[in-house]
Amino acid sequence: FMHKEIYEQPQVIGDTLNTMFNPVSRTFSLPDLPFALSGIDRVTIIACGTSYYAGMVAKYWIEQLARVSVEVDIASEFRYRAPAMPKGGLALFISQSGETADTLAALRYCQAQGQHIISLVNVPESTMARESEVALQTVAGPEIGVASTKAFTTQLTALACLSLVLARARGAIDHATEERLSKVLIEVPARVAEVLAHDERLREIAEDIMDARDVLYLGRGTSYPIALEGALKLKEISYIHAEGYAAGEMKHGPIALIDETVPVIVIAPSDELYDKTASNVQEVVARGGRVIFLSDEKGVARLGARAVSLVLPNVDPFVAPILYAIPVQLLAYHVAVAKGTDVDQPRNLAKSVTV
Ligand code: F1P
Repeated sequence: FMHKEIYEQPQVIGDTLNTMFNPVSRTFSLPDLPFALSGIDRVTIIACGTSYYAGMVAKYWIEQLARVSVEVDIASEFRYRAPAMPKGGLALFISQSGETADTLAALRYCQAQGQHIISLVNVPESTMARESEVALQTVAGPEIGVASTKAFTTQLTALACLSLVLARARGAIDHATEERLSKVLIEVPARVAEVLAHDERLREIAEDIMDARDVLYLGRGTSYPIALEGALKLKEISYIHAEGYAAGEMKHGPIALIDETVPVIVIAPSDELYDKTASNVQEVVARGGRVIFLSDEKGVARLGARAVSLVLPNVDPFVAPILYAIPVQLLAYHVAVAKGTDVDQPRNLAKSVTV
Protein backbone atom coordinates (compact mmCIF):
# COMPACT_ATOMS: atom_id res chain seq x y z
CA PHE A 1 0.00 0.00 0.00
CA MET A 2 2.71 2.48 0.95
CA HIS A 3 4.29 2.66 -2.49
CA LYS A 4 0.88 2.99 -4.12
CA GLU A 5 -0.11 5.72 -1.67
CA ILE A 6 3.12 7.62 -2.34
CA TYR A 7 2.29 7.51 -6.05
CA GLU A 8 -1.26 8.76 -5.50
CA GLN A 9 0.08 12.08 -4.23
CA PRO A 10 -0.15 14.13 -7.45
CA GLN A 11 -3.82 13.15 -7.69
CA VAL A 12 -4.85 13.63 -4.06
CA ILE A 13 -2.93 16.89 -3.65
CA GLY A 14 -4.77 18.14 -6.75
CA ASP A 15 -8.10 16.97 -5.30
CA THR A 16 -7.37 18.75 -2.02
CA LEU A 17 -6.45 21.97 -3.82
CA ASN A 18 -9.63 21.79 -5.90
CA THR A 19 -11.84 21.78 -2.82
CA MET A 20 -10.46 25.21 -1.86
CA PHE A 21 -9.56 26.87 -5.16
CA ASN A 22 -11.77 29.57 -6.59
CA PRO A 23 -11.10 29.64 -10.35
CA VAL A 24 -12.69 33.08 -10.75
CA SER A 25 -10.48 34.93 -8.27
CA ARG A 26 -7.67 32.39 -8.83
CA THR A 27 -7.13 32.31 -5.07
CA PHE A 28 -8.14 29.96 -2.28
CA SER A 29 -11.05 30.19 0.13
CA LEU A 30 -12.44 28.23 3.05
CA PRO A 31 -16.02 27.16 3.72
CA ASP A 32 -18.03 29.86 5.56
CA LEU A 33 -16.71 30.19 9.09
CA PRO A 34 -18.83 31.06 12.15
CA PHE A 35 -16.16 33.55 13.26
CA ALA A 36 -14.02 36.19 11.56
CA LEU A 37 -10.49 35.16 10.65
CA SER A 38 -9.53 38.83 10.60
CA GLY A 39 -9.93 38.91 14.40
CA ILE A 40 -7.63 35.95 15.04
CA ASP A 41 -4.35 37.01 16.56
CA ARG A 42 -3.21 33.75 18.11
CA VAL A 43 -3.17 30.25 16.64
CA THR A 44 -2.45 27.04 18.54
CA ILE A 45 -1.80 23.95 16.43
CA ILE A 46 -2.00 20.56 18.08
CA ALA A 47 -1.38 17.10 16.65
CA CYS A 48 0.63 13.89 17.02
CA GLY A 49 3.30 12.19 14.93
CA THR A 50 3.45 13.06 11.26
CA SER A 51 0.43 15.37 11.62
CA TYR A 52 2.43 17.35 14.20
CA TYR A 53 5.20 17.90 11.67
CA ALA A 54 2.60 19.22 9.22
CA GLY A 55 1.63 21.66 11.99
CA MET A 56 5.27 22.71 12.39
CA VAL A 57 5.46 23.62 8.70
CA ALA A 58 2.20 25.57 9.05
CA LYS A 59 3.74 27.61 11.86
CA TYR A 60 6.40 28.94 9.48
CA TRP A 61 3.80 29.67 6.79
CA ILE A 62 1.25 31.36 9.05
CA GLU A 63 3.80 33.45 10.90
CA GLN A 64 5.51 34.57 7.69
CA LEU A 65 2.43 35.18 5.56
CA ALA A 66 -0.28 36.17 8.05
CA ARG A 67 1.98 37.63 10.76
CA VAL A 68 0.04 35.84 13.50
CA SER A 69 1.75 34.25 16.47
CA VAL A 70 1.51 30.46 16.28
CA GLU A 71 2.22 27.85 18.89
CA VAL A 72 2.57 24.20 17.86
CA ASP A 73 2.39 21.43 20.38
CA ILE A 74 2.28 17.67 20.50
CA ALA A 75 -1.10 16.61 21.83
CA SER A 76 0.46 13.93 24.00
CA GLU A 77 2.06 16.70 26.13
CA PHE A 78 -0.37 19.57 25.62
CA ARG A 79 -3.14 17.84 27.53
CA TYR A 80 -0.95 17.48 30.62
CA ARG A 81 0.19 21.10 30.67
CA ALA A 82 -3.15 22.86 31.33
CA PRO A 83 -2.03 25.68 28.99
CA ALA A 84 -3.29 29.23 29.53
CA MET A 85 -5.25 30.32 26.46
CA PRO A 86 -6.78 33.78 26.06
CA LYS A 87 -10.38 33.42 24.80
CA GLY A 88 -11.07 33.85 21.11
CA GLY A 89 -7.88 32.27 19.82
CA LEU A 90 -7.92 29.73 17.04
CA ALA A 91 -7.04 26.13 17.91
CA LEU A 92 -6.27 23.95 14.92
CA PHE A 93 -6.18 20.17 15.22
CA ILE A 94 -4.52 18.06 12.55
CA SER A 95 -5.20 14.34 12.36
CA GLN A 96 -5.36 11.82 9.56
CA SER A 97 -7.80 9.59 11.44
CA GLY A 98 -9.63 12.27 13.42
CA GLU A 99 -9.66 9.78 16.31
CA THR A 100 -6.24 10.07 17.99
CA ALA A 101 -7.00 10.05 21.73
CA ASP A 102 -4.49 12.70 22.81
CA THR A 103 -5.46 15.10 20.03
CA LEU A 104 -9.15 14.66 20.82
CA ALA A 105 -8.53 15.31 24.52
CA ALA A 106 -6.63 18.50 23.60
CA LEU A 107 -9.51 19.57 21.33
CA ARG A 108 -11.99 19.22 24.17
CA TYR A 109 -9.69 21.15 26.50
CA CYS A 110 -9.40 24.01 24.00
CA GLN A 111 -13.16 24.07 23.55
CA ALA A 112 -13.54 24.52 27.31
CA GLN A 113 -11.01 27.40 27.09
CA GLY A 114 -13.23 29.29 24.64
CA GLN A 115 -11.08 28.73 21.58
CA HIS A 116 -12.45 28.59 18.05
CA ILE A 117 -11.94 25.02 16.91
CA ILE A 118 -10.92 23.99 13.40
CA SER A 119 -9.90 20.44 12.63
CA LEU A 120 -8.11 19.21 9.55
CA VAL A 121 -8.87 15.53 9.09
CA ASN A 122 -8.89 12.91 6.40
CA VAL A 123 -11.99 11.10 7.69
CA PRO A 124 -15.04 13.38 7.45
CA GLU A 125 -17.21 11.31 9.80
CA SER A 126 -14.52 11.18 12.51
CA THR A 127 -15.06 12.33 16.10
CA MET A 128 -12.77 15.34 15.68
CA ALA A 129 -14.64 16.49 12.60
CA ARG A 130 -17.95 16.18 14.44
CA GLU A 131 -16.77 18.06 17.51
CA SER A 132 -15.15 20.99 15.67
CA GLU A 133 -16.75 24.29 14.73
CA VAL A 134 -15.24 23.83 11.28
CA ALA A 135 -13.90 20.60 9.81
CA LEU A 136 -11.53 21.05 6.91
CA GLN A 137 -10.74 18.02 4.86
CA THR A 138 -7.77 16.56 3.14
CA VAL A 139 -9.00 14.59 0.18
CA ALA A 140 -6.42 11.84 0.44
CA GLY A 141 -8.85 8.92 0.27
CA PRO A 142 -8.40 6.01 2.70
CA GLU A 143 -4.81 5.60 3.86
CA ILE A 144 -4.07 1.96 4.63
CA GLY A 145 -0.31 1.98 5.19
CA VAL A 146 0.38 2.72 8.85
CA ALA A 147 3.12 5.20 7.96
CA SER A 148 1.43 8.38 6.83
CA THR A 149 2.39 9.57 3.33
CA LYS A 150 -0.41 11.05 1.23
CA ALA A 151 -2.19 12.18 4.40
CA PHE A 152 0.87 14.28 5.25
CA THR A 153 1.27 16.01 1.90
CA THR A 154 -2.46 16.73 1.63
CA GLN A 155 -2.37 18.16 5.16
CA LEU A 156 0.49 20.41 4.06
CA THR A 157 -1.46 21.41 0.97
CA ALA A 158 -4.57 22.35 2.94
CA LEU A 159 -2.45 24.21 5.50
CA ALA A 160 -0.72 26.20 2.75
CA CYS A 161 -4.18 27.26 1.47
CA LEU A 162 -5.30 28.10 5.01
CA SER A 163 -2.19 30.24 5.54
CA LEU A 164 -2.98 32.25 2.40
CA VAL A 165 -6.61 32.70 3.42
CA LEU A 166 -5.61 33.84 6.91
CA ALA A 167 -3.03 36.23 5.46
CA ARG A 168 -5.69 37.77 3.18
CA ALA A 169 -8.26 38.04 5.99
CA ARG A 170 -5.76 39.92 8.12
CA GLY A 171 -4.62 42.16 5.28
CA ALA A 172 -1.08 40.86 5.67
CA ILE A 173 -0.54 39.95 2.02
CA ASP A 174 -1.06 41.97 -1.17
CA HIS A 175 -3.19 40.59 -3.98
CA ALA A 176 -0.30 40.11 -6.41
CA THR A 177 1.66 38.01 -3.90
CA GLU A 178 -1.42 35.98 -3.04
CA GLU A 179 -2.10 35.29 -6.71
CA ARG A 180 1.52 34.33 -7.33
CA LEU A 181 1.66 31.91 -4.38
CA SER A 182 -1.75 30.46 -5.31
CA LYS A 183 -0.41 29.73 -8.78
CA VAL A 184 2.67 28.07 -7.29
CA LEU A 185 0.39 25.87 -5.17
CA ILE A 186 -1.80 24.90 -8.09
CA GLU A 187 1.32 23.65 -9.90
CA VAL A 188 2.38 21.37 -7.01
CA PRO A 189 0.77 18.15 -8.39
CA ALA A 190 2.84 18.48 -11.60
CA ARG A 191 6.03 19.06 -9.58
CA VAL A 192 5.24 16.05 -7.33
CA ALA A 193 4.97 13.87 -10.43
CA GLU A 194 8.47 15.06 -11.45
CA VAL A 195 9.85 14.20 -8.01
CA LEU A 196 8.39 10.69 -8.25
CA ALA A 197 10.51 10.14 -11.36
CA HIS A 198 13.53 9.95 -9.00
CA ASP A 199 12.25 6.75 -7.42
CA GLU A 200 14.95 4.51 -8.91
CA ARG A 201 17.77 6.84 -7.85
CA LEU A 202 16.34 6.86 -4.31
CA ARG A 203 16.30 3.07 -4.35
CA GLU A 204 20.04 3.14 -5.15
CA ILE A 205 20.71 5.65 -2.38
CA ALA A 206 18.71 3.46 0.02
CA GLU A 207 21.23 0.64 -0.53
CA ASP A 208 23.89 2.88 1.03
CA ILE A 209 21.75 3.52 4.08
CA MET A 210 20.26 0.12 4.83
CA ASP A 211 23.21 -1.09 6.91
CA ALA A 212 23.57 2.08 8.98
CA ARG A 213 22.87 1.91 12.68
CA ASP A 214 22.00 5.60 12.97
CA VAL A 215 20.94 8.18 10.42
CA LEU A 216 20.69 11.94 10.85
CA TYR A 217 18.39 14.28 8.93
CA LEU A 218 19.09 18.01 8.81
CA GLY A 219 17.01 20.92 7.55
CA ARG A 220 16.47 24.61 8.20
CA GLY A 221 13.27 26.67 8.04
CA THR A 222 10.38 24.65 6.62
CA SER A 223 12.90 21.91 5.74
CA TYR A 224 13.42 21.31 9.46
CA PRO A 225 10.01 19.63 10.00
CA ILE A 226 10.66 17.64 6.81
CA ALA A 227 13.93 16.42 8.38
CA LEU A 228 11.93 15.33 11.44
CA GLU A 229 9.39 13.60 9.23
CA GLY A 230 12.14 11.86 7.23
CA ALA A 231 13.65 10.50 10.44
CA LEU A 232 10.26 9.37 11.74
CA LYS A 233 9.42 7.58 8.48
CA LEU A 234 12.74 5.72 8.53
CA LYS A 235 12.35 4.71 12.20
CA GLU A 236 8.74 3.61 11.74
CA ILE A 237 9.24 1.24 8.85
CA SER A 238 12.91 0.23 8.73
CA TYR A 239 13.65 0.25 12.50
CA ILE A 240 16.89 2.16 11.92
CA HIS A 241 17.55 4.73 14.60
CA ALA A 242 17.14 8.14 12.97
CA GLU A 243 16.92 11.69 14.30
CA GLY A 244 16.00 14.94 12.63
CA TYR A 245 17.68 18.18 13.70
CA ALA A 246 17.48 21.82 12.82
CA ALA A 247 20.67 22.26 10.79
CA GLY A 248 21.85 25.08 13.06
CA GLU A 249 21.43 22.87 16.11
CA MET A 250 24.12 20.44 14.89
CA LYS A 251 26.93 22.26 16.63
CA HIS A 252 25.02 22.07 19.91
CA GLY A 253 25.44 18.33 20.25
CA PRO A 254 24.63 16.05 17.31
CA ILE A 255 27.92 16.86 15.58
CA ALA A 256 29.58 14.59 18.15
CA LEU A 257 27.85 11.64 16.46
CA ILE A 258 29.33 12.28 13.03
CA ASP A 259 31.71 9.74 11.57
CA GLU A 260 31.92 7.75 8.34
CA THR A 261 29.30 5.25 9.51
CA VAL A 262 26.49 7.80 9.98
CA PRO A 263 24.64 8.90 6.84
CA VAL A 264 23.50 12.53 7.11
CA ILE A 265 20.55 13.37 4.90
CA VAL A 266 20.35 17.09 4.23
CA ILE A 267 17.21 18.76 2.93
CA ALA A 268 18.35 21.96 1.27
CA PRO A 269 16.28 23.55 -1.48
CA SER A 270 17.83 26.73 -2.96
CA ASP A 271 16.24 29.36 -0.78
CA GLU A 272 17.54 32.20 1.34
CA LEU A 273 18.62 29.69 4.00
CA TYR A 274 20.65 27.54 1.58
CA ASP A 275 24.08 29.06 2.33
CA LYS A 276 23.82 28.42 6.03
CA THR A 277 22.74 24.82 5.52
CA ALA A 278 25.55 24.30 2.98
CA SER A 279 28.05 25.46 5.59
CA ASN A 280 26.67 22.83 8.00
CA VAL A 281 27.29 20.28 5.26
CA GLN A 282 30.95 21.36 5.11
CA GLU A 283 31.21 20.76 8.85
CA VAL A 284 29.82 17.25 8.43
CA VAL A 285 32.11 16.48 5.49
CA ALA A 286 35.13 17.79 7.40
CA ARG A 287 34.41 15.16 10.07
CA GLY A 288 34.20 12.33 7.57
CA GLY A 289 30.37 12.24 7.52
CA ARG A 290 28.53 10.68 4.56
CA VAL A 291 26.22 13.37 3.24
CA ILE A 292 23.17 12.66 1.10
CA PHE A 293 22.14 16.04 -0.26
CA LEU A 294 18.60 16.70 -1.45
CA SER A 295 18.44 19.95 -3.39
CA ASP A 296 17.75 21.38 -6.85
CA GLU A 297 20.09 21.86 -9.80
CA LYS A 298 21.52 25.13 -8.53
CA GLY A 299 21.92 23.86 -4.98
CA VAL A 300 23.65 20.65 -6.00
CA ALA A 301 25.98 22.50 -8.41
CA ARG A 302 26.98 24.98 -5.70
CA LEU A 303 27.81 22.23 -3.24
CA GLY A 304 30.21 20.52 -5.64
CA ALA A 305 31.23 16.89 -5.40
CA ARG A 306 31.26 16.63 -1.63
CA ALA A 307 28.12 14.54 -1.28
CA VAL A 308 25.84 11.99 -2.85
CA SER A 309 23.20 14.26 -4.36
CA LEU A 310 19.67 14.10 -5.65
CA VAL A 311 18.63 16.86 -8.07
CA LEU A 312 14.98 17.74 -7.51
CA PRO A 313 12.92 20.21 -9.55
CA ASN A 314 13.37 23.93 -8.96
CA VAL A 315 10.45 25.06 -6.85
CA ASP A 316 9.31 28.18 -5.07
CA PRO A 317 10.44 27.95 -1.41
CA PHE A 318 6.79 28.28 -0.33
CA VAL A 319 5.93 24.80 -1.59
CA ALA A 320 9.35 23.16 -1.10
CA PRO A 321 8.28 21.29 2.08
CA ILE A 322 5.47 19.55 0.17
CA LEU A 323 7.86 18.49 -2.59
CA TYR A 324 10.75 17.46 -0.34
CA ALA A 325 8.45 15.24 1.72
CA ILE A 326 8.33 12.82 -1.23
CA PRO A 327 12.01 11.79 -1.44
CA VAL A 328 12.19 11.17 2.30
CA GLN A 329 9.12 8.93 2.04
CA LEU A 330 10.61 6.99 -0.88
CA LEU A 331 13.98 6.69 0.81
CA ALA A 332 12.42 5.18 3.95
CA TYR A 333 10.30 2.90 1.78
CA HIS A 334 13.26 1.54 -0.19
CA VAL A 335 15.41 1.06 2.91
CA ALA A 336 12.58 -0.90 4.54
CA VAL A 337 12.03 -3.04 1.44
CA ALA A 338 15.77 -3.71 1.19
CA LYS A 339 15.77 -4.77 4.84
CA GLY A 340 12.70 -6.94 4.33
CA THR A 341 10.47 -5.32 6.97
CA ASP A 342 6.69 -5.11 6.66
CA VAL A 343 6.28 -1.57 5.30
CA ASP A 344 2.51 -1.47 5.63
CA GLN A 345 2.23 -2.93 9.09
CA PRO A 346 5.35 -2.05 11.06
CA ARG A 347 5.81 -3.81 14.37
CA ASN A 348 4.28 -2.17 17.46
CA LEU A 349 2.48 0.57 15.49
CA ALA A 350 -1.24 1.21 15.07
CA LYS A 351 -2.80 3.30 12.34
CA SER A 352 -4.97 5.09 14.81
CA VAL A 353 -3.89 5.57 18.42
CA THR A 354 -7.22 5.75 20.24
CA VAL A 355 -6.13 5.00 23.79
C1 F1P B 1 -1.06 10.37 14.28
C2 F1P B 1 -0.01 9.28 14.12
C3 F1P B 1 0.41 9.08 12.66
C4 F1P B 1 1.37 7.90 12.51
C5 F1P B 1 0.84 6.61 13.17
C6 F1P B 1 0.32 6.87 14.56
O1 F1P B 1 -2.26 9.97 13.71
O2 F1P B 1 1.12 9.64 14.88
O3 F1P B 1 1.04 10.24 12.16
O4 F1P B 1 1.62 7.65 11.13
O5 F1P B 1 -0.14 6.05 12.37
O6 F1P B 1 -0.54 8.04 14.63
P1 F1P B 1 -3.40 10.97 13.24
O7 F1P B 1 -3.83 11.78 14.44
O8 F1P B 1 -2.83 11.83 12.18
O9 F1P B 1 -4.50 10.08 12.75
